[in-house]
Amino acid sequence: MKIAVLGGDGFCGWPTVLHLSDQGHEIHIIDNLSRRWIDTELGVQSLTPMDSIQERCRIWKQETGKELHFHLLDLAREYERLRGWLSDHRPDAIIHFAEQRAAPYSMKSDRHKIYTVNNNVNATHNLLTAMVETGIDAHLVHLGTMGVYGYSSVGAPIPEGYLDIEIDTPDGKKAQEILYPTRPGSVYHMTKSLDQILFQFYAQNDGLRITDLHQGIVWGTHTEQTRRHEQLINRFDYDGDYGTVLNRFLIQAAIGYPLTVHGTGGQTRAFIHLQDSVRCIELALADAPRAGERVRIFNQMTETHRVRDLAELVAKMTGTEIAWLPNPRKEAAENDLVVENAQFLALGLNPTTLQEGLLDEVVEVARKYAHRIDRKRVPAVSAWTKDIAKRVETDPEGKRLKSAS
Ligand code: NAD
Ligand code: USQ
Repeated sequence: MKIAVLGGDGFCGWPTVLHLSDQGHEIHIIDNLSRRWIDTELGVQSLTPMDSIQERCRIWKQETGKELHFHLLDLAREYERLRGWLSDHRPDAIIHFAEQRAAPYSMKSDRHKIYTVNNNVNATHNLLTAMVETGIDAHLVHLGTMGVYGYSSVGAPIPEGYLDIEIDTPDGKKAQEILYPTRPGSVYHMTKSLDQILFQFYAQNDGLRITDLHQGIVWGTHTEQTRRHEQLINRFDYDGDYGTVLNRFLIQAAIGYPLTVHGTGGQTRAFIHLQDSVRCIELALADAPRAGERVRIFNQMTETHRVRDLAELVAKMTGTEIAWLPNPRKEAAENDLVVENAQFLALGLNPTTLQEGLLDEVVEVARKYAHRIDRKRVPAVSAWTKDIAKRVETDPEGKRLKSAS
């Protein structure tokens, strides 16, 4: 297949590009490299030394003989170019990773909220309308998030996208199928909830074939293909905005930084290893809906864990202390989470769990590149409200000079 990977320079996008190229697909990466600019804005860098996208593509060609095509394009702001590109290239499938994906970044200030909404909603809508306008029949696979639901399972598993309900009418009860209700906990998660409605409309109105993958937190760094050459290494975020919880605990352990648990650590979240994430995308691509079908929605996760259990596991494994910090986010202090993921298991996913020794691999990578870590960038300081901002802990290591009086 000819596949366009939008956001193919990112943490999930790059390993997906390599995985699908390895399987013989013709891959076109479309990315505006905004994530690299955000690193510059925040004064951070990936833990791992990433080469330019052009250099990454050159090394892949050298190692495998397979060509990767890179196109610098902003999906949210260059609609005409996007439409022209789709019309010229007519891909069979499009994988859409290209959004601002950090909840803390989306809550930093009014400017960051506006950027996240403009970027994510326009990128998705521009893509959908360009697909209709060019008349291409590509299968669109979008990366959504488990967080659209707000992590509460009300005692029953979160279903894969849809809920059967009954409505009282004057003629008695009528059955209806609705999108499972959203309850996003950040501006970023809100944009993914908006995406869902855009998909529902374009599938219904124009017969677009769409799969929305509601993914949990991705952990790990290597996949089979990124291991093949040092310069194919994946991005690895550790900072307080883009680093995600388990990967952060693992790098903190590697540099002897106290594990930064927010609140009681009673938050339960869904997780998936990076290798399984790329495999799920392969499985979803092979199982495209037909025109006129409703949007196909998968819960892309393999296990759930409580944050404090993860911290205790990493602490025990590495002897690192835990720092119990005031929570910079507005979120439930404790929650249970049960998630349905039968569809991917039925398609043949064989989950990689935390037990399988891959935690050590991340600690090893972090130790190797520890000299690249700026400890000042580790604390999560983006607060969800002005009140919460007053109690954010900016110095979890307790290294700041204290008053002597
Ligand atoms: P990332 O920030 O590493 O990658 C996103 C890529 O998209 C970047 O290369 C960026 O430059 C590009 N991009 C952003 N806006 C663009 C635009 N307007 N035009 C062109 N390119 C643009 O993020 P990631 O971790 O790889 O996540 C990819 C997708 O998967 C996101 O949509 C995210 O919401 C979703 N997801 C990620 C995780 C996770 O744990 N990382 C979990 C669940 C879902
Ligand atoms: N947390 C800590 N300590 C930390 C970092 C986070 O206790 O140092 C806590 C947070 O308060 C939160 C939980 O860990 O309760 C998860 O935070 P996270 O940053 O790992 O994940 P999140 O903000 O939800 O976002 C990440 C990705 C996002 C994706 C989402 C999937 O950045 O793109 O959509 O995971 S999900 O969580 O299922 O919504």
